[in-house]
Amino acid sequence: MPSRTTVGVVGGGPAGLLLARLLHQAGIDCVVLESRDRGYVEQRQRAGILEQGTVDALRACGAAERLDAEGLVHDGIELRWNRRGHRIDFPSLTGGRRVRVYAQTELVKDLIALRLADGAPLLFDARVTAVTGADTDRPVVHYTHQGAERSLHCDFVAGCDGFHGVVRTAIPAEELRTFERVYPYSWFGVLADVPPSCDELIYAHSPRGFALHSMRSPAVSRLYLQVPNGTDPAAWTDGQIWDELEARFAVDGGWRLARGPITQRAVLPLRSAVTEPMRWGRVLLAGDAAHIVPPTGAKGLNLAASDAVVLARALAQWAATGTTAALDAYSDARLQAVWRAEHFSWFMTTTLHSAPGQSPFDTRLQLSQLDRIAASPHAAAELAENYAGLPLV
Ligand code: RFL
Ligand code: PHB
Repeated sequence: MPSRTTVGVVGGGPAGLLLARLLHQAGIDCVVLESRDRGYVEQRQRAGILEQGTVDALRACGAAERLDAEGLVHDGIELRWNRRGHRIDFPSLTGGRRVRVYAQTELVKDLIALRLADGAPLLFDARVTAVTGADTDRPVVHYTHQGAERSLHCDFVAGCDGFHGVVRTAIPAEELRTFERVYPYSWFGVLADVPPSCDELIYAHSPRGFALHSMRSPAVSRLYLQVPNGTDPAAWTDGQIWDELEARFAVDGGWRLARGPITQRAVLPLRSAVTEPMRWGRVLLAGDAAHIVPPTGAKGLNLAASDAVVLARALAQWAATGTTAALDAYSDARLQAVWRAEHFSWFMTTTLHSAPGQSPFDTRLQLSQLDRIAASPHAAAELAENYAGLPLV
């Protein structure tokens, strides 16, 4: 493992792995340090929706072979409320954009396989403990691997180490501002060995709370229920989970929710957070290390991928010409897109969930907003454009 590299990439999630792929293709050497083992990173059940821009970026760097073969193309989503469904058609509302259902686990596996096939440095079980010299030309990443303490000297350090990452702490606290919102509910996510009961995702508002029907493949469903914070996933039987899902998705007509064995379950708190700026000196933040969105808008993974694309371009400009113009612009450009996604994720979350003790007035406002989306192509287009993905800044 080298002790010197151009870009030290901390974190082997989607942001770090895609950044490493793009840098490798631009001829810029980097080292990826990931604190977990490979199996853990490849099995971690998370997001499932890729925007067109994310798919395009993966294709452009030769990482979309399996995605193109196995990813499911979706032209829309269904919203449900008041026992009725309303479909949002993306291509007709967005000038032809659509999304793809492809699990984050699979994307991560593809990027890891490519990096290892390239013989490029990617270290698992390498936990970064600190970054020093962020304000110098030679920042140093300190990490532990196989019981030994090591250091990696870099031109730049990319903090792709997620929400609890350590790279952010290399920036003096007085230089950072964090904006945060914690929601008064969580998502109970389950994976089930049963073909999805729908062709497209269903986002349901109901008097019992929010529910989402997603999928991983033609044979595997991914479902979510809004639950109170602190819910113990082990406290629910499979039957209770299916009964609750069925009650929340109920519509007039013949639709049925198919049941099957539940193979994984977890409770995920919902949170919005943004750290500004995303660059300080030679330290750059990307993905969840800089921003978190609640999953209702399916934006987390896509923001991470867009950060990686814009950051790779900026580093390529620096490597080719020595100019830092694009690096200087990175934080402002990305924060504009990040705040748009924050707003959309907050809008989807607060329109579809019932807060504890929510007043009937607030419920009427939610239902009015959903009725408006059904009645107006303009209101529907606003949702569709944000969901299918806005062009990269
Ligand atoms: P990741 O995926 O968290 O990757 C960060 C990586 O950094 C590693 N790491 C370190 N490595 C070395 N040294 C250290 N000190 C380190 N500290 C951390 C971690 O092990 C990890 O491998 O961030 P990245 O790459 O920015 O990617 C972002 C996406 O993963 C994230 O936005 C989405 O998955 C968010 N998200 C979801 N988004 C959706 O759109 N739909 C979902 O259903 C959905 N489910 C989720 C989620 C995020 C979750 N987390 C983070 C709690 C479910 C969960 C549980
Ligand atoms: C998922 O498939 O895990 C998924 C899909 C859409 C969302 C959130 C999660 O908004």
